[in-house]
Amino acid sequence: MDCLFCSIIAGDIPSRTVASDDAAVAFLDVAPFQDGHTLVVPRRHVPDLLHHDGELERIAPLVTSVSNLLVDRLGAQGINVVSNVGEVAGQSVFHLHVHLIPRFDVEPGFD
Ligand code: DGP
Repeated sequence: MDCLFCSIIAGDIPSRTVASDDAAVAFLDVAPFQDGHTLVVPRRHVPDLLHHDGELERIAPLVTSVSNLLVDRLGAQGINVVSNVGEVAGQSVFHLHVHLIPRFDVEPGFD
């Protein structure tokens, strides 16, 4: 199957890895909404949150640990945790992923 995130996880397409475990890989989004915008992606291909076959639960520990990294290392005061489901909702890569977008009291670049 031709899948961009499967290719990234296989190492065939370069990415900036933030963290990983047995179930998932977290890497920086190539078109970040904000510095530190990270995607958490299950190693196993499943298309989305409505068809995840248990992968949502399996990636939860990495979602949590990367969220803590964004707070502890980047100083994020909040995080948007988002998973777009379906083309009409903005999903463009059909391999389940959770966006972690760090948010700051004063957003960098807007002062
Ligand atoms: P979504 O639109 O919710 O399916 O999110 C897909 C995200 O994937 C989008 O924010 C941009 C990101 N993305 C697309 N192509 C690449 C790529 O080649 N590398 C990385 N790191 N991210 C990508």
